[in-house]
Amino acid sequence: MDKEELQSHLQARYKDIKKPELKAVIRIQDEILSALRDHLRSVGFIEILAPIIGPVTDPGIRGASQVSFDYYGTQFKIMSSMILYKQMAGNSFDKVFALSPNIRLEPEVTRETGRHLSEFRQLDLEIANASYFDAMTIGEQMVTKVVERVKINCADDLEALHRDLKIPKPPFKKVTHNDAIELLMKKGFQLNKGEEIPWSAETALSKSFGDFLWLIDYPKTARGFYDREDEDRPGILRDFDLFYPEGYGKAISGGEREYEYEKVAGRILSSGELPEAYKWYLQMLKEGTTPSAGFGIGVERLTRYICGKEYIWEAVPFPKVPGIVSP
Ligand code: ASN
Repeated sequence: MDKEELQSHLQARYKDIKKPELKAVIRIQDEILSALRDHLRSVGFIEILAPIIGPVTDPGIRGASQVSFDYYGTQFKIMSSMILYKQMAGNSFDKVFALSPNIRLEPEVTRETGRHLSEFRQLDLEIANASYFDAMTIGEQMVTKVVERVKINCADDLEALHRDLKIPKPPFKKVTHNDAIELLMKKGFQLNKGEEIPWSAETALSKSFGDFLWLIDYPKTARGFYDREDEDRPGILRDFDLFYPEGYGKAISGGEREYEYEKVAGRILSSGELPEAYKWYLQMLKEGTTPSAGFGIGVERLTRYICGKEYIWEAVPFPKVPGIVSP
């Protein structure tokens, strides 16, 4: 569908939502949401309420724009993710999660990826005193549990969508960012080792592996200031992304957090941002913050994968697609 067709299609969402296909997707999404919450509670997490506005938000959003507005004379942001707040909560609770809307005004080219929305919901979690390997274990168990539950409780809806869903088998394979770049270059992609992997190459990676795949150890230049640099391997971050199989692309993004004031302040400066904007956050780190690790998983992407949908706007009741004006 071209832009005009998609826009008029999505303007009439009140028609789509009555169709059996979208109703099946929304029922499956309901099961996904309760499976995520049930599983996390069963392994000791508590759910906290996330803010949706604040003086500063997640800067690590890969070319998307943040939304700013006037808040009683001060510039405020709509959350692009609540990452800084879950680090704050990690000072009080060992395992927390929050499920909240995020706004990222993605460039219009991302319509072609089939997996970008400008408004999406992310389940963000954080674990105090954990390593990135601990966080990956939580992530793969969580995804596996969700798939198992949907297969049992939504068998009819999956069948109606003609989705033959395989139950993942953790532990998932881990490949370093460096090795993934070499692998993709052999496949003919022109890539740079210090950068994020382009979306088309991510899709190829997700297609070439028969199962879920962790990419670990991203270069410092590719990520936000909050992912922790490995002390023994300067320039390498203790972080990860999880990729869905079948070309569905990125599922999870996370890592260990940088929690030492001096390091974070230096990284904010070298990324060209103003430390002044992160005043409360830097003050919190200065006074001592619990080391932690965590990740975020996009709920619509998880729904898209589970339902086997080509476009992410088919996996959300009221989609906001980059560049498209819709209800
Ligand atoms: N939620 C992600 C994390 O925990 C960050 C993000 O959304 N950019 O690392």
